[in-house]
Amino acid sequence: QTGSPRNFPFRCLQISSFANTTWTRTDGLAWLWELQTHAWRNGSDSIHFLKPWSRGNFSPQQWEDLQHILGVYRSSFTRDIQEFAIMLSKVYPFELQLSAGCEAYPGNASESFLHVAFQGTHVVSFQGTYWEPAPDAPLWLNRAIEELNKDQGTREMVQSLLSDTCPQLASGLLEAGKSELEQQVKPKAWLSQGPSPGSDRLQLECHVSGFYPKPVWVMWMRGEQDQPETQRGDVLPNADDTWYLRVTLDVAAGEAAGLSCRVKHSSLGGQDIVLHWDGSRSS
Ligand code: PBS
Repeated sequence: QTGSPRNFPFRCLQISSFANTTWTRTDGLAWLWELQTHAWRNGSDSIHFLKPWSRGNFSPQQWEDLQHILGVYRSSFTRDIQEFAIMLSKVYPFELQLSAGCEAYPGNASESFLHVAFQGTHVVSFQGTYWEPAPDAPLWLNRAIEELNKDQGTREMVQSLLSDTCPQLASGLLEAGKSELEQQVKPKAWLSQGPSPGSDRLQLECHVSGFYPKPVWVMWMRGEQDQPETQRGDVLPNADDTWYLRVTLDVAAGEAAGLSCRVKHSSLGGQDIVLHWDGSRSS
C-alpha cells in the first residue's frame, strides 16, 4: 500500500435540529478520511481546530474570510429553513443533515459533492450549478428547490466553495497531516470470558484495541481453521483516533481448549497476533 498514491476524502457534516418554531441548533464537523479535523459548535462563532495541522495551508486571512462566510450562512440557513417550514407546512420537530466535501485525485483533478437529508433521507443535492432533488424525493421539495435556485449569488458561492475552496483546503490538510494519516498503530489484544450463553457453554471474547487505520481482521481459530461461528462486533472509536473491536465465539465448555484468536492488521507487517485460550480459566 505504501508508496502508491491514494486518496483521502475530506468531508464536512452539518447537523441541524429544528425542535419547534423557536428552538434550533446547528453543529458542524469536518473529517479528513478517519480523522476529525474541525468542529463548529452551535453557540460558537469560530471554527475549532482539532489537529495541529488543521489550518492546512490557508492563511489567517483565508480562515477569517471562510469563518465569516460560514457565520452568515449559519444564520441565513436557519432563517430560510424556518420560512420553508411555514411555506411547505412542515411539522416540527425535524432534522436536516448536510454532507459536503471533496477528494483530490492525482493530476490536480478533484470531485466534490453536497447532499442534504431531511429526517435522515437524502432529498437534495447540489449538482454543477443548481440545486436538484434526489431521486425519489417527495414532491413538496420542488417548491423549496425552485426558491433556492433563484438565488444566483448563493449558487455561485456554493459552486466556488465546492470546486475551489474545498480541494485547496483538502490538499493543504493532506500535505500537513500526511504523516498522521498514514501512521500505523499496532493493536493490543486480550481475551476474556463473557456472560455464559447457556448451561455448559462459554462465550469467549477477544478484544482488539488501539489500532489505526480502521481495517482489521480478527477470527477465532482452531489451529489453522477459521471458526465461522465467530461473531464480530462493530469497530468502535476510541477517544484517541484509534479503534476498538470485540469478537466473540460461543462454544461448549469442553471445546474451548485449543482455540485461539488471530489478529491481522496492516501495522503488524504480517506478524499476526495470536492469543491462545487458557483452558484452566474456563470454570
Ligand atoms: C424543510 C425544508 C427542507 C429543504 C431542504 C433544503 C436544503 C437547503 C440547503 C440550503 C443551503 C443555503 C442556505 C442559505 C442561503 O439560502 C442564503 O440565504 C444565504 N447564502 C449563503 O450564505 C451563501 C453560502 C452558502 C454556503 C452553503 C454551504 C452548504 C445568504 O444569501 C444572501 O447573501 C449571500 C452573500 O452572503 C448572497 O448575496 C446571496 O445572493 C443572498 O441571497
